Amino acid sequence: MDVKKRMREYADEINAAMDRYLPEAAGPQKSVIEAMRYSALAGSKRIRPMLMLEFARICGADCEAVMPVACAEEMIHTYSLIHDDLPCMDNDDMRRGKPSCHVKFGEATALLAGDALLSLAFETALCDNIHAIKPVNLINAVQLLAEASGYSGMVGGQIMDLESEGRKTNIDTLESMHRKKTGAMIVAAAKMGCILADAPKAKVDAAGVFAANIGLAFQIVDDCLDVAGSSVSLGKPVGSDAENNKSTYVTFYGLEKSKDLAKQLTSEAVKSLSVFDDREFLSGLAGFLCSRDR
Ligand code: GRG
Repeated sequence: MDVKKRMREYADEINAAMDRYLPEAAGPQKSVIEAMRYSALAGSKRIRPMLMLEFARICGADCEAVMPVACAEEMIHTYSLIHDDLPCMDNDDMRRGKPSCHVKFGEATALLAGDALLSLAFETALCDNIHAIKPVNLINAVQLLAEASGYSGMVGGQIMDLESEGRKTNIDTLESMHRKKTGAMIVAAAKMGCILADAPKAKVDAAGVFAANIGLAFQIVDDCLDVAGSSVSLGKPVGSDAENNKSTYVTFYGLEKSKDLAKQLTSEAVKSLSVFDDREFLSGLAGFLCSRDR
């Protein structure tokens, strides 16, 4: 299978749906909507919605019915990146090769664009597909999304990250921070795809194991790219972890061992797919993410 081609097809479908679910930039809220659209339509890889749609597909769901929930997950991801780039957080001026949202629209508008995307996510998840998915599955999936994005998931990881700056940390704390900050939303996406497709618990759990492993590998690769990646491919400067004196997998293990660890986690992830019949794309996606350059 041509995994990159399939990824592009998924990304195109998700981009078109995001465009539909985002409001038109007009009226008295025009400036905040422009900022929402700028960041939400700005060249993301769309990994999280892609995972949700693929798990839903291989568990027998109609992808169109799952699309609003997949877009909801991506809206929350977009809000997290807008807020993460703010001066009070990572203070990054560039994202995906373009000025960050606050650089383009100002800090207050960027903050509100992030807030509005978080609310729009839940509005979108519950709008179109209310009849196409079993209500109990939709409720469980949306609850998982709320949990994964909140204090015990992504936000929880972000506060651990902020509070670890300039402090000595250990590898277990670093891993726990990443499992929340980036892992929770990736795990939620995979499990939600299965839940929305009414899959049995064994499949939901296997999707969770797959995503937890690729989520951690994803972060380790991110740490490696910050040391050995190209700022052109990444669309942002490299070396920011060292500049901010941050502990990363590379500072604990070195570059080569970190790359090996990411490969090991990827192979664990692929093993957990054995309960699914049609696993070619997900295996390929895991391999792609491990060897990505952006
Ligand atoms: C501000 C509440 C709040 C949370 C921020 C996710 C996050 C939490 C911060 C992102 C920090 C970061 C750059 C982590 C590295 C890994 C990562 C999540 C990269 C961005 O995800 P991609 O590569 O992004 O899937 P694209 O650009 O493809 O959408």
